[in-house]
Amino acid sequence: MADIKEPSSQVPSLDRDCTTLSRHVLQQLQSFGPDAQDLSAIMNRIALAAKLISRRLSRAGLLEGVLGFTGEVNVQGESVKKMDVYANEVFISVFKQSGLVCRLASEEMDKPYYIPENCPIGRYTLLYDPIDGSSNLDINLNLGSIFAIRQQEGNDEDGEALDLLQNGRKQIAAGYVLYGPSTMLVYSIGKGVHSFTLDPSLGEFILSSENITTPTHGSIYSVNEGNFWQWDESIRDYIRYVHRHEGYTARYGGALVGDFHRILFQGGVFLYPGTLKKPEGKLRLLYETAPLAFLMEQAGGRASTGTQDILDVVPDKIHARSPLIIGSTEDVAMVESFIHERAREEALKAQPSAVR
Ligand code: AHM
Ligand code: MG
Repeated sequence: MADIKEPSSQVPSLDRDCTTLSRHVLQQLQSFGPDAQDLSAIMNRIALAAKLISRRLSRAGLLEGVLGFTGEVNVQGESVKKMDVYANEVFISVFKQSGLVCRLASEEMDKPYYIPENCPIGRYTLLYDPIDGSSNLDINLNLGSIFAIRQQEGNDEDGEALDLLQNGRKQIAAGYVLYGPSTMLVYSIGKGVHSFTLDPSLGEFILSSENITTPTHGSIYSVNEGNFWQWDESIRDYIRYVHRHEGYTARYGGALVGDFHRILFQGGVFLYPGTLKKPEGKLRLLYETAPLAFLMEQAGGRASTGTQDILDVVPDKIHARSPLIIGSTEDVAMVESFIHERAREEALKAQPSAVR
């Protein structure tokens, strides 16, 4: 029999290979108490959802009935794709019989979904966008899932979910899954931002970066410039500024998670401002902009509507939208400075000439 010469602590790569997501949550909380166990178990279930979605995406072009539209239109008025439906169901299925999550609210469901068998003890709500960047689905480009966890407040016996209409500082955890060349899961429970990469040979998410920090400035600006004609003049001012100065470069992939991921690691700014057609922008607060704002603040960056921190916005309905300016502190501040300047000019114009 071969001798075992080295204990695992002397093989650093082994320690790293064993730092799975659920173990990392427990390490972060420095506890094995019931709350820590719950959060660790929830993250483990989200990881399972990510693996199921990742598996289906990786074979989508080979299977019948995976790609394309269902023919339905969702509560947002957007055409639903088959993968949207599948991924939405995956998140529900992984939490059945878990005793963890009583209620799920997603982009694809008009109203929150209750898992009655969990509700007597499940004290959490999962908010999620099952497939973010759906326009990338049929062309095999990167996609994402976004999630946030909130404590369920009260019994919500009437099913109105009014306790969800609170600001993003009520989130106890948030994260996303990036389905790219590899599948990554990035999360925060309010103790820094950490990324994990799915090792297909193990079927586990393994720690890849701890305590990610976003640079205070970056060269990237990420925005759909096709909307230029329907932006407020202040956003056009900013875009004209970056067009006319050295040191900026554009990157836009059409899938928020991928665009955000780049900025989280490399700095810069992502914008989805209000437009003529959608004055509050396209992105939804509870399961898109607020979770990413939670991560960005944890990484030392900022997230703003232009006039308010995203995490302070209180939604008036579950599917409320918010403009988004997110990324490096200096770059977000620069976009805001153009917004403030135009607002100041407007306020001056509105004053009677005697006051001016
Ligand atoms: P989706 O969740 O329905 O896919 O919509 C959100 C997506 C984001 O991923 C992305 O940033 C944005 O919509 C792109 O919108 P546009 O095509 O208007 O640039
Ligand atoms: Mg989305």
